[in-house]
Amino acid sequence: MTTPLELKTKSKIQWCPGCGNFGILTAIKSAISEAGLERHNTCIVSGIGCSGKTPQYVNVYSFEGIHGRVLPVATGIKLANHKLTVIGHSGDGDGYGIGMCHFMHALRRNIDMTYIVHDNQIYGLTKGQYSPTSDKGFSTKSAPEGVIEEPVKPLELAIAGGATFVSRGFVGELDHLKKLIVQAIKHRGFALVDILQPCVSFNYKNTYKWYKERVYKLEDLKDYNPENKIQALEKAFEWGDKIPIGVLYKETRNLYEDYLPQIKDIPLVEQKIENIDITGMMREFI
Ligand SMILES: Cc1ncc(C[n+]2csc(CCOP(=O)(O)OP(=O)(O)O)c2C)c(N)n1
Ligand code: SF4
Repeated sequence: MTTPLELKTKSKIQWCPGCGNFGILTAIKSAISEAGLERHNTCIVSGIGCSGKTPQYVNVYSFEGIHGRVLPVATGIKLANHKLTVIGHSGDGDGYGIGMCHFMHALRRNIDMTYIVHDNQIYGLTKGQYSPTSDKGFSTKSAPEGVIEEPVKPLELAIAGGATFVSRGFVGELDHLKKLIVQAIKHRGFALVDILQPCVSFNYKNTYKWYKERVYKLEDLKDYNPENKIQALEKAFEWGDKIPIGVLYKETRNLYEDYLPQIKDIPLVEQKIENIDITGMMREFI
């Protein structure tokens, strides 16, 4: 088993002191260790943003891609070598703005991967423009009079779009967050972990205190059943004075990979291609 210490890299961490990303980093390293993953079988993929720096700080295989394209890259990696555990890291701008179309298609495909969204309700790296999840009325550099759009509700979209595991964590509840990530990694299918992550430099509204006063755990409710889609959707709508964290929804469904006979026995990367003659096929294009 890989220990969290073995997952540490030599890179100097560039996040602002107090940033919620530190908690996510601790949680992801503990979760990789607790889920029993090995470094050589694990791959982290990111886009661009403060969240996008995560691969630099976790000593596993990684790919830091371009803004909004975490899921296409993660999909390619998983289909090329489905023996790898693939974990995507996005920001709310990265994942629910420019990368939104990829999100919707990943939900319905149900490829076996974990998707962690560092949801700080702001564009952090580019210094404080409002993001798709910014609360209506929230004043930012790019909306000084307050945001006039309705926010994207990622968990609602994920459940309606066909995700088989939908959860929300909070960096102020670190042990709870780690356990969510472990469950997401072990889930067979596309698993979303949306994380409430304060950006202490640019989001002065959604602070640790603001979240702490609102979050509650779904596990503490007596009659909550995460396999009940209607109940899950009701909870996904809940935002304001009370914000639920935990597993909102889960179901068992075939993977996208299950329908690909080409990779049923051997991952694509391990298949022998030396003696395959494609001359005939190429001639068809002449
Ligand atoms: C195609 C493209 N468009 C815009 C940018 C500029 N850009 C870099 S990061 C970013 C948004 C960052 O916000 P978010 O994804 O929420 O991540 P955070 O920094 O808050 O973690 C933007 C717009 C870019 N790098 N590439
Ligand atoms: S800008 Fe915000 S999200 Fe980015 S490192 Fe600083 S506190 Fe964290």
